[in-house]
Amino acid sequence: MHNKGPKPQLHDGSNLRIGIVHARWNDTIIEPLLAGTKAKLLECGVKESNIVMQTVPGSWELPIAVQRLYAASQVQSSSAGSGASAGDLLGSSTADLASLPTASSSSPSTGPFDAIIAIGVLIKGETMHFEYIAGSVSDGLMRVSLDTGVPVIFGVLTVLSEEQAKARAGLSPGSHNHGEDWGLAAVEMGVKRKAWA
Ligand code: DLZ
Repeated sequence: MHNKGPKPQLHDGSNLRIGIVHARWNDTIIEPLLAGTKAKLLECGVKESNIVMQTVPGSWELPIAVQRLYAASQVQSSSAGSGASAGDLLGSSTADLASLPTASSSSPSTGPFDAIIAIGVLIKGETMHFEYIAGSVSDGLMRVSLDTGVPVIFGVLTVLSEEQAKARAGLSPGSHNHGEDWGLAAVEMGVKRKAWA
């Protein structure tokens, strides 16, 4: 069963560089979402070495991490050849990559990002501040996107229960993994951003 989203558009991602920042809260839901996201990126031709991962504790930290990841990639492109990756500049750990099924040992590329995907799972039952966090994170990610001009894909689930979260991560029978939509959206927006530049 597919969700009610748009019919997927397939674009060629072979020239794109994509960042993924994900929260570590609710990791059993985050993991399949990440796997779905990466699977679609690779299916669209994005090179493994052009996918840069970064993690943060919770969804609240996503906007600042996306903003800094983008800024670090800008520094790299103006000092190309330094050998530093955005991950290095942000102090990321390769251990984050190791647990992913599609991870490879190739070292990450450098340069600006064509799109950045922010992934988090906010479950209302677990926080009294659900509305504040969800609202602030959405506003923050939109702000970063408009301020930087880089498409920021909204991969934040805001759900009422763990059951709902599982249904959006493809973990319930017949359910759809929304991570796949985020991967496709990143490639489409990355390609369109290049065309708009
Ligand atoms: C504190 C908190 C709570 C209660 N629930 C969630 C959640 O469901 N999903 C999530 O991504 N993060 C949660 N957090 C952590 C906050 O996002 C943030 O990491 C901390 O408040 C530290 O700033």
